Amino acid sequence: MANTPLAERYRDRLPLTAATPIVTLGEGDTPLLPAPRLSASLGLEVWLKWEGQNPTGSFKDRGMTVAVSKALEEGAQAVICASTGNTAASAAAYAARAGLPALVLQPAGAVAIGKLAQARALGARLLEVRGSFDEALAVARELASRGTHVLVNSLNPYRIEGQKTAALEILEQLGGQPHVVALPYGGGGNTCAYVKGFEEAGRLPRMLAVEASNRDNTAASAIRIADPAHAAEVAAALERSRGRVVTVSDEAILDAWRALAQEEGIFCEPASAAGVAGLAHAELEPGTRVVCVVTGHGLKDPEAAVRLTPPPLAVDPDPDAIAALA
Ligand code: AN7
Repeated sequence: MANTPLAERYRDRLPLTAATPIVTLGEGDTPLLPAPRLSASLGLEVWLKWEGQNPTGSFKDRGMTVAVSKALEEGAQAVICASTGNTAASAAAYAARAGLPALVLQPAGAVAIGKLAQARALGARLLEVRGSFDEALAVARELASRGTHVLVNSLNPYRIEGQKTAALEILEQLGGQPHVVALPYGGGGNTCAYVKGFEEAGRLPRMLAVEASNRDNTAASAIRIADPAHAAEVAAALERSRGRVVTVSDEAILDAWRALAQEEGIFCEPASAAGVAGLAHAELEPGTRVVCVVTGHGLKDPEAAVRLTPPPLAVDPDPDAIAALA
């Protein structure tokens, strides 16, 4: 049903009680789009789960609605996260919606401008940590353990619960099970969430968790995470799914990013193209039915788009001059 909060739609599969105040911005229920040109070029049946359509422009909102709702139910006074940007934007939005303060720790100089703008506009207390994402996460965990703030990184199990709903939507939208699901692998929370969702539905496809070969300095800033918090859990989950980690270069990620935009009309941020980039390296049987999870919107990182594409030409408002250039 339209406009039903994700937490209501999947209430029977989520750890909610009658007393949980649902904090929602209209998340989930995102499109599953066929990708005919990518399918033809890869010799596969490719579908795109377009998570950039969520309220703050990334999949994080699925987890954040549950995490912030539960935080409110449990009497939280504030939330905290460390983030490469999307968790921050999502935490800021859902905290504002809940009337809670959000403290956000970001690695200085490493977060895309759209995400910074979101967290600032949404009123989060934003601190730029002189250090990596992993260092910021360690500090956020320490502060959360002092009891003043609830941690809303994916180490919070409610985040995983909410994010598993994407797997349930895919099964409904496809009317069956994909053979393979490919998605970007940063900290690994989302990989764990998909596996949990598919396992609970009794239909676990092969999972491909696609990481950047240069984890600590990739152009895909969302997944610039040297030390994935969920690494052990991801390894176990991939083994159960007969899947694996696929490691791709930044060049492959950016090629996939361009192909998604220019061949399929999906403008995502660079990290979000990792799933597609991984397909070329996965040695799949022709015709394999694959869902690629496209995790965040392109407007998150407008600087990447400007850097990676040719600038527009300047021209006088003259039809002949324009026709000559068109
Ligand atoms: C667009 O926001 O880690 O493997 O702090 O923003 O669950 O970490 C973001 C990660 C993929 C990787 N795509 O997911 C953060 C953060 C996008 C992302 C990932 C992220 P995980």
